[in-house]
Amino acid sequence: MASGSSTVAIKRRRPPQRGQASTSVSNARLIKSAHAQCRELGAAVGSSFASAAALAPTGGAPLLTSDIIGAMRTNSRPLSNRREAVIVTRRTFLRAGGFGLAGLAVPRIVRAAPPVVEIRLRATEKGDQTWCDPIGLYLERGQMVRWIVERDAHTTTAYHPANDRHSLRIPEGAKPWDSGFLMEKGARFEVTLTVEGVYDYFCLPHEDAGMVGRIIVGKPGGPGTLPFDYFKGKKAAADWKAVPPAAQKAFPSVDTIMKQKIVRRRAM
Ligand SMILES: [Cu+2]
Repeated sequence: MASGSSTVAIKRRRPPQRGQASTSVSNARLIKSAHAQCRELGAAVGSSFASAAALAPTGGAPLLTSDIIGAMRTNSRPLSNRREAVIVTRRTFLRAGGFGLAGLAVPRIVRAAPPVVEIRLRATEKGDQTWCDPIGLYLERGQMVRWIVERDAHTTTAYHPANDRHSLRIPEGAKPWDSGFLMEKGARFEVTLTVEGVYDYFCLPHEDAGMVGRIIVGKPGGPGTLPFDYFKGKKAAADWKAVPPAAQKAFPSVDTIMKQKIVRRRAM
């Protein structure tokens, strides 16, 4: 029915890269199955469409859009192919026109949320050493990080003047966090980081012993990339607390984190 629009979508596809099998055959199959899914969705959605339209009097139909994408997401192809599949689906669906859908919202590409990354708050049995594991971490924008106590009591607290006048070492505009005391094994605290840059944080009872961590979200930048004394002599920062020497030494460099993505602490 909508072979014209299918052709357009195929032309948009990036050429196959080295090591990738030619996909023209499988694309045809994909498109076929997209059509089939469309028809099925049409049938399934038909009954609920009246209520969706009632909810969205301007013609948007979020229910239908997400249903289509939901169906396409069951497909395990690379994103580039999935995107086409959605394009084909939408056009096919519009042309199929069973429900007079010309005014529908344009489907968005919905990506799966990146996985949560965990940092263990660790200590030796004697408690003479404590550390964040990993101590350095690279995250994508919008990724969630979760700290979990393994032994001893800890906090995860952003370097930010809002946290007892500690110096600012997270991106300007990023929200500071402070877990408060996490007292038991398994106690946890989570933050989703959406602003790009370098985030330095510490553990309140163990900062002087060097229990700190550094997270880079996306492109490194912001005060966390500056020397530890960058605020010296600035009036607004006159009462800021400097990072203690043992903590300064513990931070992995931005370069190391960007190269390794996950950095464990150096042996002590
Ligand atoms: Cu601690």
